[in-house]
Amino acid sequence: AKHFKVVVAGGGCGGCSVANRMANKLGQGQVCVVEPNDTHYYQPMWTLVGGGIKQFAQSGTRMVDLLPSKAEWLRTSVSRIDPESQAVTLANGDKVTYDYLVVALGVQLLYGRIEGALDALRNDPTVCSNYHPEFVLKTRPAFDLVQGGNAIFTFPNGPIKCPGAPQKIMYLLDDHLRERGIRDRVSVKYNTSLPVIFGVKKYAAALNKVCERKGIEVNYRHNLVNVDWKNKRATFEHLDSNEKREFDYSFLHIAPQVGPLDIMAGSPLSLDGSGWVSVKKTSLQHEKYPNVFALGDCSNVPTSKTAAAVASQASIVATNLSEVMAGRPAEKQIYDGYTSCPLVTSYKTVIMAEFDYNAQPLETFPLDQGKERRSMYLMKTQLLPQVYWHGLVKGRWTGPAPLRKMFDLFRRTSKSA
Ligand code: FAD
Ligand code: UQ1
Repeated sequence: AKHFKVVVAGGGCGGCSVANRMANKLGQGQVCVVEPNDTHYYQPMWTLVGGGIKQFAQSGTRMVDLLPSKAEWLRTSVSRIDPESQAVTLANGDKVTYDYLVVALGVQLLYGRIEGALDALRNDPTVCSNYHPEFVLKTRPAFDLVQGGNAIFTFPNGPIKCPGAPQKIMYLLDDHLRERGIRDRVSVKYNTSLPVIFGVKKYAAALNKVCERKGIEVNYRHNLVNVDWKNKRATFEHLDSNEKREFDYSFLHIAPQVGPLDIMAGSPLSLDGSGWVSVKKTSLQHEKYPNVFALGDCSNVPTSKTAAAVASQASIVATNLSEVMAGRPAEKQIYDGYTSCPLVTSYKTVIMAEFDYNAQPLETFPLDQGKERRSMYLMKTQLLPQVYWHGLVKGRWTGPAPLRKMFDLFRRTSKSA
């Protein structure tokens, strides 16, 4: 078996970012990345692709251009991780061994939990899903097919990535229908499993107002269980009463529940057997194996799964891992659960939600981010993609914390002056 100082499992947002940081630090041949795909997708752009603001091709780039040239890239998948023997088994059965392991395997999309969903996504041009590289291509064309009826947007009962994404695309359809002058012919419905529109009070209040103003019907505790595309009917279960409720649809956007990869089910890295990698929520070091770290969507940290969260986490993992390599404890940097969700509310505006483990706002800019803003729309559509490609995945962007601290300092000094 080949041996590396650091093996990184997964070359997505988190894996790529940490691999670049560690390869820069350790030099040639010390880091290995195991990643099967040769295209790397900037998934946050899929909301914009679905809305027709960006082309799908703009959301992907060649993996080889992002992974560190000083690292070895094994273009295959991980089939097993054994932290006791410090070995990763590859798809063909070969093994690589490591001193330190970084797990950044992301999640799988569980459309299969909804009866008929995949069938509908494959066959009905009015059923779409921004979460998937094929089904996102259907979204914008489906906008044009809407002439009346119910346009329904779902939010699953279980873990999800980017919990704002299911409603962002709804606001874009609403705007699109207004532009076409047929908004009054369509009933737009947000059927969510949650009892609230968003998990942070400040932004929930703002989003409730957006829905009121736009005349969007919000149905809480509604969980999609069946799609019958031949009859264009979606069935939801009410999570409190258990009653079934059927809706005819003319447009349906499905947000799937996500889960750990199959290879993680029963893995010793998941101490509760759920498949989520068990790490300490402040250091991101594994609960049981001190030479293992995890970041991004695959870990069990109780914060929203976003690339913005990964930006903070990547810097913390690289720093704390370096401490462990130097024989010190993994506590140089502490993760506060920072995550962010640019809530697109129209073709011109964004509410830039930023918050922490306690679901308390943790905002960067010296203005009220609970408001719909043009500036934040430009941030989401123009600036953040560049920050992602040239900053985050290259290991140069640590998230907006330094900016926030700078603005805080200005605020405090101008108050005391
Ligand atoms: P990923 O980036 O998904 O990477 C996982 C990698 O693991 C992939 O490259 C995959 O190929 C690889 N892999 C899978 N299986 C194996 C295996 N067996 N062996 C080896 N490698 C494997 N975030 C934001 O911050 N802002 C947003 O506005 C936003 N909007 C979003 C909108 C949508 C529609 C979606 C889908 C996501 C959005 N996100 C957003 C979330 C963001 O994309 C993810 O949180 C982020 O990509 C997580 O990074 P990751 O490294 O954990 O996982
Ligand atoms: C962010 O840092 C980031 O990484 C590049 C994103 O990726 C998509 C984001 O969506 C957001 C919102 C952030 C946070 C940055 C700022 C300036 C709020």
